[in-house]
Amino acid sequence: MTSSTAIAQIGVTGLAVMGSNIARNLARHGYTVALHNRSVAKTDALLDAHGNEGEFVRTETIEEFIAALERPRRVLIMVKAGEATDAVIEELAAVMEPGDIIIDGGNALYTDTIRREAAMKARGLNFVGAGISGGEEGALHGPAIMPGGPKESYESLGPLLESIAAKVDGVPCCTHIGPDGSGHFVKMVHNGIEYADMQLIGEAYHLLRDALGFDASRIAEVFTEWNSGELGSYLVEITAQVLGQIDATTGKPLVDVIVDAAEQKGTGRWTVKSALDLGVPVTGIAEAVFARALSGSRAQRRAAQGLASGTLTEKPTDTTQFIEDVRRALYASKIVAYAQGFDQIAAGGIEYGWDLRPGDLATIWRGGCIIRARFLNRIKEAYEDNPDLTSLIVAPYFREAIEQAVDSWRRVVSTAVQRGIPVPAFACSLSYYDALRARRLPAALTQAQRDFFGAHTYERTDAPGAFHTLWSGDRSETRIE
Ligand code: NBP
Repeated sequence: MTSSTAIAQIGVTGLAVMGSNIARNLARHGYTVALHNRSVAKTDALLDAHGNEGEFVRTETIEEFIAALERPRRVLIMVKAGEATDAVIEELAAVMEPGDIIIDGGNALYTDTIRREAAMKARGLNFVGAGISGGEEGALHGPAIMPGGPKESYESLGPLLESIAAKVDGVPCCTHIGPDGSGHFVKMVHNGIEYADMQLIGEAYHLLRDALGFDASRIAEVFTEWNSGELGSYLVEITAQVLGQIDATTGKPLVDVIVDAAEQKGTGRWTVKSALDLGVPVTGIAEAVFARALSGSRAQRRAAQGLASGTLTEKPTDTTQFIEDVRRALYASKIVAYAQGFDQIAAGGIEYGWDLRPGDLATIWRGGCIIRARFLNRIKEAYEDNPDLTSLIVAPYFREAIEQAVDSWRRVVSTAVQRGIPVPAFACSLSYYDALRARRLPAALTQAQRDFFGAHTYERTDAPGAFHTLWSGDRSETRIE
């Protein structure tokens, strides 16, 4: 611990679980870190428990905190997203000087970051909205960091953030994403993909449990095995660990005594709202968000208990084949979920004029973050081969992976339907795939219907322009433009 002169390379304000672990990570990498928290007790708790891990500067007031920082001052805000972040930004901006850098490492909504960046720029301050993923462990040992904001601030900030980020093959899981809200935008989509990935894993578990009658420990073994192959990922790995956990009170698998109502903090919902505005079909993410909402609809679920299932088929006879089918269906559905997320990132980049590089995102998501997975290397390679890839599913590797999985995928969705097991994300991902590859969609009929009741016009396959049929007249067709 050191006295309060301008010696700290960075300050962290907001010392709850994430902020204190990032402050420790910075100190462990040799930076002198000024510490600040609204209630001083958290600052002291951090210093008591970990003050010997590096050089920290204890401060109580914002003025002391700012005075402790070298120029240009760099302050990382790690407080609750929303109003608390606005309040802290305002307090800091009042005492900071032109050229100083404010970094918001919280889970801000990207449109808030766009607003905040503009407001700070007008006051001569650099504002960096940085998405940080990896939870508390990642914050301490190396998260994935997605900083947006002015390029110039990354020159000063980049080396520092890259040093504390996770590394894969020596490459830091941190890169400058783009202007203003871009960092928080891609972090939001990252979280949306995380929702889809978790839902798909949940559906695979549900199928093994209810179609095959496996208990949690048997399913844990299956996930452990899957983790050693192309599905290898943090989420699959922790799934195996969770399923293997025994409840100390009852002696049952812990998962069997946890209430089956999933909660959400909002980033999945934000992703879907943004996708609706951008017109991007992120069906896997949307189904995942709705599946959590459905699980929490306790009154409706109680009321529906005992409703007719219709005639259900027997359980699959070839257990080994079914497990392999589920593995392949999971992989194919996962490819679709990531493809949809990357489509949303591309659309957001166009909408907001950000030059987003999907290959860079795949690179920095290989480590540190919750969706880190072996196959992100494949995504990275796909965008290296073709930076203008129309969709991940048409990249040669993924095209082939789906080709190998598609029969299994269909069998799994059919079995789920015939056994009355809900698989919204598996099924919607397969439908998305079938819709994309279809030669003709029923959208032609939709267009005709819209023209019928609203004279909305349609295009023809054989001539340019917009057309309208006089539906309530003689049904002749006119060309509008
Ligand atoms: P929380 O989101 O629980 O926030 C607690 C912190 O916010 C405390 O330091 C608290 O100060 C401070 N705070 C609040 Br609440 N209102 C304040 C105000 N009006 N003025 C000043 N400070 C205020 O902490 P967290 O879970 O560590 O997360 C920090 C940020 O990181 C959040 O934006 C979160 O969304 C994001 N994030 C979290 C995770 C994760 O895994 N938890 C992962 C990635 C990102 P006090 O001690 O005085 O009450």
